Amino acid sequence: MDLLIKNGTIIKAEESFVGDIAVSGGKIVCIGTGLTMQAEQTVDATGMLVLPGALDVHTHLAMPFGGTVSADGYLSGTRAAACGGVTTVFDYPLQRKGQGIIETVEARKKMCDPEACVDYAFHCCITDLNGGAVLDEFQDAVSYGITSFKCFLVYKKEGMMVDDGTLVKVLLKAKAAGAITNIHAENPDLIDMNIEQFKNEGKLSAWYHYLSRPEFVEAEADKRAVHWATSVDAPLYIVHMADKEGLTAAAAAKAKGYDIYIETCPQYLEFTCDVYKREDGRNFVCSPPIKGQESQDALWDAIKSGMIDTVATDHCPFQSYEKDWGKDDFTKIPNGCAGIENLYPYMLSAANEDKITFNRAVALCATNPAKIFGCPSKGSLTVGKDADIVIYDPKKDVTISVQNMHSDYDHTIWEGKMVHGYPIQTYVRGKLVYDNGKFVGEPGFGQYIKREPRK
Ligand code: DUC
Ligand code: ZN
Ligand code: ZN
Repeated sequence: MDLLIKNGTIIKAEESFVGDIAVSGGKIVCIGTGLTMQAEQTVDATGMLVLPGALDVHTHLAMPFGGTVSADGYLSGTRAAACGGVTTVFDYPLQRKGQGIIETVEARKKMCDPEACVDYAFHCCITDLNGGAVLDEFQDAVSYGITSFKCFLVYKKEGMMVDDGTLVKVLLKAKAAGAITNIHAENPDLIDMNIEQFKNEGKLSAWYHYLSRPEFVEAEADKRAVHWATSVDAPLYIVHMADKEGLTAAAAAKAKGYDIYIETCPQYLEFTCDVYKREDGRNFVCSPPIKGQESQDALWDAIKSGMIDTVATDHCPFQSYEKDWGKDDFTKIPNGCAGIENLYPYMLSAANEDKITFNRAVALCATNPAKIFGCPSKGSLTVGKDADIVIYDPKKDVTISVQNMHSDYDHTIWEGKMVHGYPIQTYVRGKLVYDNGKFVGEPGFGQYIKREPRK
């Protein structure tokens, strides 16, 4: 046996119990109590929680965006992931006009492979159908392990938006190929109209980022995506849900039995739009923007009820000097914030504070994303699965600061936030990659996860 973790409280989505986990060849080979086999390394986890590694299924690493490139590349982003208990990262390569899906993903895989410190997978953003050739490639992309395609209903000027006709074609083709369509839902025309008005009025502080994309701007597009997906009966995954009205519409369709999944992000659960009134408001600028208290309350209710399926980060940090481009004009602020290292500690801290159960935190951050996105070897402490394991000290309080994070960015919206309980070790396929505050993994150890098609 390579590794034996003894006497921890093992947390699964369905149950918790005190027990031991034995690991060999990167896999969980036995779970029980009083295991006595010889192991190269034995860890006493008495008083600790033993959790499956999280899957952050929404990141933008080394992403060209907003006139620059996001501040975490594949190395620093996955290094930070390891240190926050994330053992699989899903990034979003962007297919551009004239490019194929596999061509797009392979270019990113080449960048990621030598750098990845944890396992990784890709969704692919579809921005142009190339006269239909891209749709014809869906089946091959699924065979390659890409079983989710993302459409942006915004970013028109950036050439990333798809129209409704394209969206429906993607929904249908994805379903036929055994894939799911992910949606970034905001209405571009309303945003443009609001921006034009605010510019004319000289209203250019970060607060107007929020006011140009308020609740109803997201809700319209959420509802439109739900409308199309339910009309053609195709699976839909709404990324970074942030508003109550859209959430309610998606939840209603889910409750009727449609194949709809909802993701939100920690920034929408922790902050309200009031952050945009702060002196450093620009640092919180992401799209969709953080909404009002009513939306935040609705998100937490849906987290608790199970209507929200996953929590992921939309990790897309930019350096302070880049955020400063928009000091006097919110339209020049690169959109995105950091979060990859904070996801699991934040959700587990919510469990530690009895806001949700630890089982629910595990379901949201590990088990559900693995199931929705076709990763049968990930997301749960179960015999036969990869030994992606986090040992968590529920008594260790940590105050988040850019100083103790492991990314390449120079500031974080999470600065000063105290989380109750913290990961003390992370294992990827049985290999220790994070140990008590230090990254101890190896760039290039992370493997590409070829995902399974939906049944
Ligand atoms: N939103 C962001 O804030 N950043 C990256 C892409 C996105 O949709
Ligand atoms: Zn998005
Ligand atoms: Zn995103």
